[in-house]
Amino acid sequence: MNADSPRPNLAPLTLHVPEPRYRPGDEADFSDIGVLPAGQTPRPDSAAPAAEMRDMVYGLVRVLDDDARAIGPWDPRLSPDTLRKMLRSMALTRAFDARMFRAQRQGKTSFYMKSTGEEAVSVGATFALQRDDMCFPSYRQQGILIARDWSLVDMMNQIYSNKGDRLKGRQLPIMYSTIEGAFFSISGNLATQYPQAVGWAMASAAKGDTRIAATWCGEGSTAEGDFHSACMFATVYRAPVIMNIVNNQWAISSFAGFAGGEATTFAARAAGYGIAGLRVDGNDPLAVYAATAWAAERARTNHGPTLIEHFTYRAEGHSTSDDPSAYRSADEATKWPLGDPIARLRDHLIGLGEWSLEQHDAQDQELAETVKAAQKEAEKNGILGHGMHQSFDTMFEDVFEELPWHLVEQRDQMRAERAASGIREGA
Ligand SMILES: Cc1ncc(C[n+]2csc(CCOP(=O)(O)OP(=O)(O)O)c2C)c(N)n1
Ligand SMILES: [Mg+2]
Repeated sequence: MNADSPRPNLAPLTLHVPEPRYRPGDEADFSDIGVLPAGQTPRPDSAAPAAEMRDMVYGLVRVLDDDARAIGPWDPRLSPDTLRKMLRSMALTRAFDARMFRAQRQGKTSFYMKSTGEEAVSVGATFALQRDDMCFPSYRQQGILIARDWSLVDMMNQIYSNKGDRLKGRQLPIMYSTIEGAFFSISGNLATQYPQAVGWAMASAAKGDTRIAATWCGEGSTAEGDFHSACMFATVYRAPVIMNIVNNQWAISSFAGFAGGEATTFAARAAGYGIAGLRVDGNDPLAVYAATAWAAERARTNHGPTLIEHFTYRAEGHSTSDDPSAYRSADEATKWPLGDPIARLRDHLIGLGEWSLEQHDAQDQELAETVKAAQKEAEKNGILGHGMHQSFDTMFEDVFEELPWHLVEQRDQMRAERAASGIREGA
């Protein structure tokens, strides 16, 4: 009670400040998390009005059950060959992450971000999209490029900012960009890709194209204004876009509660905008595939956007600059109820009689070798911090079609100063 209050007979107002359930040293226990059994969430028609789909945002699309069998209406019935390709892309993503994380620790680059535990989110979705559908990812969907068989050497060149780097060292490592890969430039400014994706999708429709857009952001990033203005445009114009929220429970050291995760599901954002919303087991590659295929069909047949929450868990640190042991319980990842996405698909294939543990181990070995060989190749182009990989002049190029006078002046001044101090180009 506050005696200075004008109404001392009323209890003072208070704020709710979210607090994660477990901190370092605590034993995590998620047994009370309401994970619906596989096969329970219904599959509406992809043309269903959003208003008839409101329950979906509180459900959980799951195909693989606890015994790794595919069940229920969302089973995409993929061929064993496709399942094996999907498994391979996920395992390759993990192998790539492991190697590049090590490269950062060895001082070969300044920064890296792994997607461990979230490989199904990017790989599963990519398999359900067309190769030329435009992706607007966040920094944790390297699996898209890998599932599109993009060159690992090319990705590494960017990570090393070396002379093979198509972005000429102008982007933070891992912020890839490739038109040919239909992979839009990653931005460090969270959620900017959301309105860009919606705008691209609107342009595609305005031009009478058939390509759709897909975008991804973390659950923390949904607190950004950009997320909401994107939803607004998407619903008003029924833009052909798939908006993915990767709910991996953490935004660096802030848990999902700070982005509204205590109050409702992230998929429920869709209902407020009148957008079709799906909530999906993000550690189930078949569920991610099925939900994306559903949303792609909806978008391509002009029934509008879909917002998909992928319920998953960030198994490792946010980036190489992070130390999660400082803010969360060490055993959270192993206690997470949805398991590991690679192990789940592996076990599914084994259950079908289409794969074995021996084959899996052999593939892991082979993929580690593949990544190692790519790394050797990329390092021939140099590593970060070892010499100048691009000429100084390049800092003025590629923005304006014709260099404006003030930049011409600055460039000439730079050249003159470098010449005067006896520096050779490339040194
Ligand atoms: C506009 C903006 N605000 C803050 C940051 C700093 N920042 C970088 S990543 C991050 C956490 C994002 O978490 P989430 O959206 O959940 O994605 P995740 O890293 O979990 O995949 C923050 C706060 C930023 N890059 N941009
Ligand atoms: Mg997150």
